[in-house]
Parts: sequence; C-alpha cells; structure tokens
Amino acid sequence: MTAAPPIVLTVAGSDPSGGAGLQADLKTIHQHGAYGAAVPTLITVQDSLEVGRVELLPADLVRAQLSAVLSDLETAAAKTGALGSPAVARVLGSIMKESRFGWVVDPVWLPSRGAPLSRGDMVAAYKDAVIPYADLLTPNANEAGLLAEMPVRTLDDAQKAAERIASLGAAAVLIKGGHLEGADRGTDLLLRDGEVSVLKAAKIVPGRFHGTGCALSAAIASRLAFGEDLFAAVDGAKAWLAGALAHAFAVGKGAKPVNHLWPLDDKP
Ligand code: PXL
Repeated sequence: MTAAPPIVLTVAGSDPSGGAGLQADLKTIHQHGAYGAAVPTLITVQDSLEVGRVELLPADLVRAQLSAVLSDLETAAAKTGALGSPAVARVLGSIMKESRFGWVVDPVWLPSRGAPLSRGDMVAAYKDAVIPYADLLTPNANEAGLLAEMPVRTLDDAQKAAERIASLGAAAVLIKGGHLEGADRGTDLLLRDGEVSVLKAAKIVPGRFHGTGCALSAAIASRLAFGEDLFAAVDGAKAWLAGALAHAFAVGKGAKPVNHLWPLDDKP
C-alpha cells in the first residue's frame, strides 16, 4: 500500500503563465512530495512580461471553497499568497483562527510588474485579521515596512520591523532581504521565539525572476507538513530555491520563473 503524503493547501491568486501564484505553489508542493490542494482568491490575466487584468473573487466564494476543502481533507500545513481584498483576508483569518495546522502567510499586494493584486486597505486587514494567526509571515522589505510603519533599508531596520510584526501576533517573521543595504542578495532575517537568525542564500543568482516569494513560502509550508521544525524548513526551502533560481529557464519574453522542477537534494 502507498503511504499517503501530507496535504498542503495554498490560498492564492491564479497566474496563468504558471510562474507565480497558485500554479507555482502547486508545482512547488508537488516537487516536495506533498499533495497540493488549492483555493483561488483572484484571477489575473498575465504573461511572463506583466500582470494585466485582475478579477477578485467574492469573499463568500473563497469561504465556501475553504470550508469544502478543510471539512474533508486532513490538511497538514497551508500557505497564503495574494488575497485580493480585505473581505477575503477577514474570511481567511476566521478560518485560520479555528484551524489546527500551521499557516505560512506571504503578504502579497503588488506584483513586481503590472496591475495591483489587491484593492482596499490590505495592511489594516492583515494586521487585524490574518497576522494574529500566522505561524510564519514572509514579507519582503517593502511589505515589512508597510506593516511595521517604518522604512526597512538595512538588516537592523529589518530586525526592528520583524519585532514590531511579531508584536502583532505572528509566531515568526521572515523578512526577505532582497536588496537590503550592507547585505548580500538572498540574505533574509528570521525572528522566532525572540531569537534572530540571518540566513544567507547558498548561491547568489543575479537577474530578475518571477514567483520567487510564492515558491519560497510554498516550499516552507511543504517542509512543515513533513514535520520539519521552522528553522529547518526555512533553511531547506532557501537551499532549494537557490538551485531553482540558478537553473531557471525562460518560458516567454519576460522574467524567468523559478525552476519548480529543480530536485530537492541537488547543490545549486
Ligand atoms: O509573485 C507575486 C504574485 C503572487 N500571486 C500572483 C501573481 C504574482 C505576481 O505576478 O500574479 C497571482
């Protein structure tokens, strides 16, 4: 008999080009050997160059999908990506509050290129309704700055912002450094249980990529579903991502997506 893999749920927007959002999450979850379940929150029209139209799904439709999946599937871990509206964020928060598995929350409001992925005051909605129930929040420096109400330019800023975000109720915070002053690309700051770790990428890969944050948060959620502790899950996900970026390939005329097919145990 085949042992059932753990179930990982993603709650995110659709990217029909397959580089980011729900599609990227499902591929990442599958690559990690877990079973992916997926609740779409919004539909984008996009190619590898930019996000065009964005249609938000009604909050009651997102709620019905979440109820259907979670009342039936024994979910081991979940991640969230673009939610689209404060109403969807509040629906999600009410479900997170009742659930017994871990949630990795990637706060996504803007794509790196094209139309916004949300309307309304998402910062307030995340603070009130989502962050208090997040096991790990994974903002980039810009998103962390909006949540912590301070500019995040250096690693010291990132530490202060992570502490402020943790005080909103997130159990752990991973601030993705990206281009922080005085730190290499791919250097992230993790705050958990009051302890700060600075994590460096196994390899610095220059270039612009599509769907990096989606793949990272989905990889962390998958590793948590297999029982890794938070630090090991973040560290392992970063190592896989370094290889997946180093071996990215173009699928169209725009930014290369993460190579979701990259093996878990190869060196970048
Ligand atoms: O990478 C952020 C992101 C998340 N979710 C969706 C997206 C994007 C960026 O384009 O389209 C649906």
